[in-house]
Parts: sequence; structure tokens; C-alpha cells
Amino acid sequence: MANKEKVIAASAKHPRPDRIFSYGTAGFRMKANLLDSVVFRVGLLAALRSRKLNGQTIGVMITASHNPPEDNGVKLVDPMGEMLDQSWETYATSLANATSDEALFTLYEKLTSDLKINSEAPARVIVARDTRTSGPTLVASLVEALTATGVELTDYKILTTPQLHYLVRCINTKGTQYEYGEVSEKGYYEKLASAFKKAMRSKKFDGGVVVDCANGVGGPKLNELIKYLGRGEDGLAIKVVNDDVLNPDALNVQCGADFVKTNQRAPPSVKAAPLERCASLDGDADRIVYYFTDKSGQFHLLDGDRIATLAASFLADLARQSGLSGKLSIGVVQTAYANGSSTQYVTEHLKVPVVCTNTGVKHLHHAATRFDIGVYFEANGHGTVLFSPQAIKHISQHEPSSPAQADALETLHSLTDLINQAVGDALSDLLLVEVILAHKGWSPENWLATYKDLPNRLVRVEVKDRHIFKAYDAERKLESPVGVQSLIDEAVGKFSKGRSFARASGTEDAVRVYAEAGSRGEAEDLAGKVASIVRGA
Ligand code: G16
Repeated sequence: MANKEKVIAASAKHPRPDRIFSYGTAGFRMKANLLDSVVFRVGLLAALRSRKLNGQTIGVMITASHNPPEDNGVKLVDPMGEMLDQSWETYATSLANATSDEALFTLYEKLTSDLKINSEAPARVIVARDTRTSGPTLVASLVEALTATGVELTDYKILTTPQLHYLVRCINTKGTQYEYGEVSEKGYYEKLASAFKKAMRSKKFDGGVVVDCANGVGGPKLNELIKYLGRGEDGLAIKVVNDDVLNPDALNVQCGADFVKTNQRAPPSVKAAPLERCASLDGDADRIVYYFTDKSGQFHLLDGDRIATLAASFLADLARQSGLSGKLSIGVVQTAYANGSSTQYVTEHLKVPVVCTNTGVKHLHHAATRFDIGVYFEANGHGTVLFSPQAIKHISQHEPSSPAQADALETLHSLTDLINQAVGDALSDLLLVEVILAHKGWSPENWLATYKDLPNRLVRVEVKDRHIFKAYDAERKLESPVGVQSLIDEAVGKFSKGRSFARASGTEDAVRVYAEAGSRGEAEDLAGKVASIVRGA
């Protein structure tokens, strides 16, 4: 039984502001000065979660990813490195909203008994944070909750979100048949670098890649990774830009994956030659988008949909070439934001099934586990590829019947190590894209030519109360406010190849509107019309 006095006294130092909190798309996100009590209470939940799982290590990541520098956030990572089990999100929300320190402790005890948690079981938590200035104070709040509840804590200081997920998975699989890697940041770099070199073998890169790190944690971590990749004559030349983590106000400002995806243009700070490959990470390095300008100076975005289609086609080819295609089911998971042309390309050209889920990697990840090779990416660049235990077994045990089969199998095998199996990881995805382009001998223009995106527009609409917007059908339709969906349907009906939806963001205080149509002008027009329907509601 937790020490009542200790928990209540510690909680009293972290008073809850007068507002309602909810565990959103990626945990709790808001202005950092509102988060103190939330992080303390997340510490209590982490203690419960670890004890419920008999002392398996739970991760806590303090980050607000793509959000502005003054925001912060907190999310929990489950033992295999995946997002917190969704059934526990409601407990997180209830703890965050408990009205007094006593009520908080009563709820903590109620959860202990309702969830049949052995309060004598050990509890272990690891924590990391991004580069925001509010991070250390929030970690201190977490530590107080963990100390009051007798949890063993390791603070990994500054890491990318995917590095924390990696460590959680490594710790919990150590000594088992699913051992994932060495439990250290160095182990992470070594694993990626060794898989990258194996995947490349004699293949050559055509030029280098410019990587915009959003002035976030991805900058120093990519610089570190580069040391492990080596830069022999045939190595990949990575030019790192926007890696200023000393100026906290620069984070995600006029740069980063979200800026590029939303504005459909390169950050002004990224200077690249025509046809040079460019990529942008987000503030905690779990998203990546590619882009380039052509010889006429026109900008072209190669977003998460493009990475998904590139990866799916490459993996399907490798499965075929290694003689495993009959044994491995391949699928792609997308959200409503996926460009209609990408979905059509996957189903009609690649002949691979597509599943559509709600926004949030937790939803996509879950759906991807249903395939032997599950490729999941959000259009915003957040995603990865999951290999089922069955797939890993087939890939490891298959006897190739020709040198070509052996070659394909070796590449496939190296990709199971190169691709982060815990969560979408911008650094791992960067290397994956580079490997695929090198194998295919493709320029970004070849990649772009695989299909033609429908012109689209993403708009952020600020409303009084975004919570009144309730979506269904993988967030492609609104059930409330009543009547809004029929207005949207009516607007969409007036455009050729029109498609649009509105949904409340789970990370920002806004409603997002997505629209695509036959021409750029029509997509803009449709987005504007749906945005005003949302404002009117
Ligand atoms: C988070 C989630 C993503 C989601 C994004 C936007 O990304 O991890 O899955 O796509 O928020 O979500 P929403 O539209 O609900 O605001 P990140 O990179 O900010 O952690």
C-alpha cells in the first residue's frame, strides 16, 4: 500500500489548475506552465502500470513534439515500446482531473484495487525529455510522484522520443527470445548503423541528403548517429541544418516536418540545389518528410504517404525476390489524411490492402500488427514498418535457392533491424528511405513519378470549443454537431474528385480541416468552404 501521507504531501506541491485535462492523440499536451500537476499524476499512473505488469519497465517521455517551444507534453510508453494501452488512457485522464490531493489518493487506491494491482510488486520507470526549457522542472515533478510511490527510476535526460521507446523495449526483452538491442543510446546508434551498412552493401548513393532537424533533439542525435555511420568514399553525405538547441525559441519555428507538410514549402533556412534530396524532422524526431525542388524551381513534397508507398513496394519486391511472397502478408495502414492517389496506388498498382484508422500512431500501430509486414505512416510523416514474429522467423530460416534470393533475403533481414519496431522513428526512417532509393537507383523525381498526388490543403481552424466536434468512420465524418456533416457533404459534392473532412486535433486547441480535389484552386476553395462550415458550427 502506498504511503498515504507521502503521496498527499507530494501532491500538495503540485496543485491542479482549474481546468479539465484529457489524454489526447499523443498523451497530454498544452502550455508547459499548466502541466506540473499532470506530470506528477502521470507518475502515479506509471507506478500503477509497472506494478500491474509485475515490474516491467514503463517509459515516460516529456515532449510536445511538433508544438511550439512554450508547450510541453507527457506520454507513457508500454513495455514493448508501444504507446500506452488505450484502456489505461481513461485512468490517466481521471487522475489528472482529481479535484484534491485526497481525492487523488483515493482514486489511486481505487485503481490499485479495481485493477487487482499487487502494491508490493516492484515498479520501474525510465524517463527522457526533448530539448524544451520546461523539461527539467517537469521531470522533477515526475520524480516526486515516483519517489512517493517507491518506484525505481532511471533518468536518460535528453533523447528523441523513438530512442526512449527503443530503450523501453530493450530493457523488457533483455534475456528473452525477443531481445531487441543493447540498453543504451550507443546501442541504438550501433544497431541502426550496422543494419544500414548491411542493407547497403555494394549499393551507391546518388548525392547526399540535407536534413532539417527543426532545432530540436533530432539535431544532436543525428550528429551522433553520423559518427557511427562512417563516411568513407561511398558513405552517405548527410548535411545537418537547423540543429540549434541552444536557442530554445527556435524549436519548430519556420522549420521542421510539420511546417513543411502544412505549408507545402521548404523552410527558408534550407538551401539546397535543384533535385537535391531534403528531409525535415519534427521536434522530437519521430516524424520525417522528404522534399526537393525541380530544375524549374518548383517545390515537391514527398510526405508520409510517399514513404509508405516506397517502403511497401520495396518490401513486396524483396519478399517476392527472396521466395517468401506466399508466406508473408503485406498491408499498408493510413489515416483519412492520406492522399486519395496514394491509396489508389497501393491498392491498384501494388495490389496491397489498405486499412484506414483514426489519427494517432497508437491506432495505426495496432492495425499494422495484423499483417506479417505492416507498413504504417501518417501523411505527416509519422510511421514505421512492423514485422510479425512469424515474418522474422520466415526471414531468418528461409533457405534461398539462388544467389539472387540470398541477396534479397539479406536485405530484408537487415531491414528488420534498421526499421524501429517500437514506434515511428525519423532517424531510422531517414536511413530506410536512403537505402531504398539507393537500391532502386532512384532520384527524388523518380520517386515522385510513381503517382500524382491530388492537390490538397490542410487548414487549422480555431474554435471556441473543439470538443463538440465528434468524428466517426475513421474520423472521415462528423456525428456532432448535428447537421454539420450534411453541409460538408453538400460542399464536397460540388467539386470534381472532392474529399474533405474536419476533426478536432488531439494535440492542439483547434479543428483540422483537410480537403483534396481535382485542382489546386478547387482544393483551396473546398478547404475554405469546410473551414467556414466548422466556424459556423
Ligand atoms: C502526434 C501524434 C500523431 C498525430 C499528430 C497530430 O504527433 O503522435 O500520430 O498525427 O500528433 O495529431 P492531431 O491531429 O490529433 O493534433 P507528434 O509528432 O506531435 O507527437
